[in-house]
Amino acid sequence: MKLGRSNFQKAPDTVYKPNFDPALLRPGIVHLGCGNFHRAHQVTATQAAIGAMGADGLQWGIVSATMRRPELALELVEQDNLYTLLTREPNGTVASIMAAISEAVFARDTHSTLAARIADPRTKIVTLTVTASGYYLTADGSIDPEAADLLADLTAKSPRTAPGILAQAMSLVRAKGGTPPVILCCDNVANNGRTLRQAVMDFASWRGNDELSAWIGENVQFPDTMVDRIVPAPLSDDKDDARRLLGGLEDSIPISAEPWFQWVIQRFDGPRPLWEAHPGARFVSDVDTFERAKLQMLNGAHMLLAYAGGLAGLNTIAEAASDPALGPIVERFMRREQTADVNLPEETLDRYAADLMTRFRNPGIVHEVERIGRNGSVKMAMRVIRPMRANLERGEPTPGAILLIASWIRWFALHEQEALEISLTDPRADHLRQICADARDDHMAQAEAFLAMEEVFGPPLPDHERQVTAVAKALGDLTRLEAPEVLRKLAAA
Ligand code: CS2
Repeated sequence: MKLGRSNFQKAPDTVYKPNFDPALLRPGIVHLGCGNFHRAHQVTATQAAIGAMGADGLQWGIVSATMRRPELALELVEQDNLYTLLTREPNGTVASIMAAISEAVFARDTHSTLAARIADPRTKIVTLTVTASGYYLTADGSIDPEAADLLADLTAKSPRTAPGILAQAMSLVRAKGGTPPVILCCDNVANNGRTLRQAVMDFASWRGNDELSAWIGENVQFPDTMVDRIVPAPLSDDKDDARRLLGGLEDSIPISAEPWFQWVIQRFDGPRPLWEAHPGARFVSDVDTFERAKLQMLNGAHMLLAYAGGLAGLNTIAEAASDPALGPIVERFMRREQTADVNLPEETLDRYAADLMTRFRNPGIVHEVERIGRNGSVKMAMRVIRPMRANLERGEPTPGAILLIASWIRWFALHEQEALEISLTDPRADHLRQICADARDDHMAQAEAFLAMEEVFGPPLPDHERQVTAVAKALGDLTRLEAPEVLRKLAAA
């Protein structure tokens, strides 16, 4: 029997279940980007909040829009929007039935109405997880004037990008004279609230509506947030595990996640769910330090594990972090390079770094390096170059960042030669492959051309030529030698 509202209570007592009736939820949140991360993160905290608020909580149902996966919206609808979250603890798996989504939609089916849903006075909050690439940003955090999707949205009646949808929705709110919802970016983007605010304002101006842009700036709250939970793509065992733990109920869309959960939200005005009912959620006045620590130490280290690990034939983050050479290299990178400008006590940083290595090595989480390696050109600036620049300005060495950049370039060089088994997804992939084709075997030219891309790396690095030479040398090593050998040598250095 398929999991649904009529039967979820029959799941065994060992399964966590919502303590409210999901049929009574009313929509209070519209979410853009109903992916795995959203289903394991904001839905979890919102469910805790609803459960803690009694009848009041029922106004916080989530209308969750998938941007790219119409089949997921259909599958959710078939299960009355319920699904299983499998928390992969080191010593076993815990199942929870998630029920805070009150309606699942496919954004493109509803584009004409999605902006209207956001502008509906019942919608008090809009959350977003469209990934860093869903904002079309360049290295300085502004929207890319050459991004084709954004350009298409400029003239579209029903925009498809997040900045486009939000600008249209805000124009509707303004026309009605209503109170705009609070817009909460939950993606791994530096200063994510402020950045999204500027993106939506710029988009409105591009459409020729400077007044709307100014109105958004004055009237709409875009708090910053830091989100953290490692959520792999659904695992092959998920469905069997869900059926077993749910006592035979079938779930076609379960998800797995690690136990760790963090959501740090900048305080804002207006009604909201009691998210802090979830022990990992909290409201603060300034998110910057949390965000910097997380983006640099977790997400930056993820990139090194993915790019160098991928070259060494390691398929998952757990394998890469457990590798006797790469593991220590990443630990050093995280602790010595990626803490630049993270204003936290040394012991806190030590503990965070140690926790991260344990999380990376969680054997229950099969996180493919291919996935983490996606969209590097969008992630590079804030996760890697920001701390690298700070280190270089202080005369500190940056061997981890050099290895990371060289490994990333090597992915494109190998892909261009059809010699990379990992598939490669990046909005700038064609251009990056072309650089490698034009400068075949010339590592200096490849390094120079990559690092010259200001939209990816920002302005020239301190002592730029020296950094180019260092990247070219690492590229040479990675070409001449087997990657595991390069890593062994670096680990021993
Ligand atoms: C990862 C993140 O894909 C990536 O870029 O680094 O999705 C990471 O797993 C999460 O940010 C963890 O909170």
